[in-house]
Amino acid sequence: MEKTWRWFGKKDPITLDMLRQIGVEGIVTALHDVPNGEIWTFDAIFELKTYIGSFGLRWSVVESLPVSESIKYAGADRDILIDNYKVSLSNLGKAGIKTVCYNFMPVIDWIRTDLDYKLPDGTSTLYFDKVRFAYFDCYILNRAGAANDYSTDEMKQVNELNKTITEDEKAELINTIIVKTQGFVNENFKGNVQKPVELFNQLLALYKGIDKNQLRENLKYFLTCVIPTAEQYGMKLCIHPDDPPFPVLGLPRIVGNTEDIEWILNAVKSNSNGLTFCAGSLSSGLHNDVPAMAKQFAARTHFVHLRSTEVYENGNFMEASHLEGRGHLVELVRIFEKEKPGLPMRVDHGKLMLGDGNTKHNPGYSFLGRMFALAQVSGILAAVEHEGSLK
Ligand code: DNO
Repeated sequence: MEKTWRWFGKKDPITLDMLRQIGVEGIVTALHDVPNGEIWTFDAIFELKTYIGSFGLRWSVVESLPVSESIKYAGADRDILIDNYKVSLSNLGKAGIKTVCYNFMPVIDWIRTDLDYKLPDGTSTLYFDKVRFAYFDCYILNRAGAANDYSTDEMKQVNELNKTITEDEKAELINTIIVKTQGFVNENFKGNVQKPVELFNQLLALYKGIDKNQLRENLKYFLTCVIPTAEQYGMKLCIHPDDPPFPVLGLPRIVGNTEDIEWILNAVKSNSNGLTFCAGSLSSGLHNDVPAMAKQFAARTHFVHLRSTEVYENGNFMEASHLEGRGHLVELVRIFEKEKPGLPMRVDHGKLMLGDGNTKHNPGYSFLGRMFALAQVSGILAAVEHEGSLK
């Protein structure tokens, strides 16, 4: 597998010079300054590609070329936005950047309730607490009918939490779920969002009446339009699974399990219509057998996110060490090395350790924690390659 790293552009305090020193081969990035829906020009792409190349690295994967919200809910301007998407794709293709990750999660991308969950060894990790999330849904968003989406026992705990939660804790929960986790990856919440809860509710309202089937149809419409452009340039689009892989906040999510992925890959039968195999997202659903899915979908996987989670009986989950948990990364590396050697992979997320907590890195994208994870995964890769050479 190719060792890649998510780099947030020239403003990222983790520089390309640092990355080449730790064994990174390929860069995963985007034109982070281009507003959502606007065209990525050939010149801007080429300039960034050349800059990356000047460090002896290559721009391997785009993550993400964002799909505008209006394409997801089929707004009036979706065709214009899809046309822009096609132009951006062809400009990437002309510049020789061929793998493009995107997601189709309505309103909200990845969800965590705690970005600094302390572990006994003094490091901390990312955590999803179902009751706190339900509290956000029922008492902060005040979504109509939200309580029906949780069990009686969960609602009991939510109501208890409501008696004790402080204003500061509420503000922190909003900051975590909306501002900190979305701000750097989700076009809806980029910049200085003044009233995050109001904005969030406005976005939710756009999906009234859109169920799973409708969202699937909207994805199929998008793919039918853009895949021919990808094919023309020999490019591979790869959809990122939903994180976590189940419906949230009354929103449909359509990339959460084997059947969903089969549906998407069959919706447009082309190798350019592929998957980002995010082991972390998939492993956080107990319904997913991650190695079995890797075997099944390896042929149409064009990019891999290696991370793992530990899921608890109550539905909470925690990001585990890259050597543990439901992601079974050793097995995944075996599968992908066999089926698709050279596939780009990045370690995803990392713990906060050894002073990482004092830096201003994007949540989940610490330097030392990720470097540690990359070292662990590099060890797995080396061992698997060695196994292969013994056969
Ligand atoms: C979070 C990431 C996601 C992912 C996008 C892909 O850390 O894994 O934001 O990059 O959803 O489009």
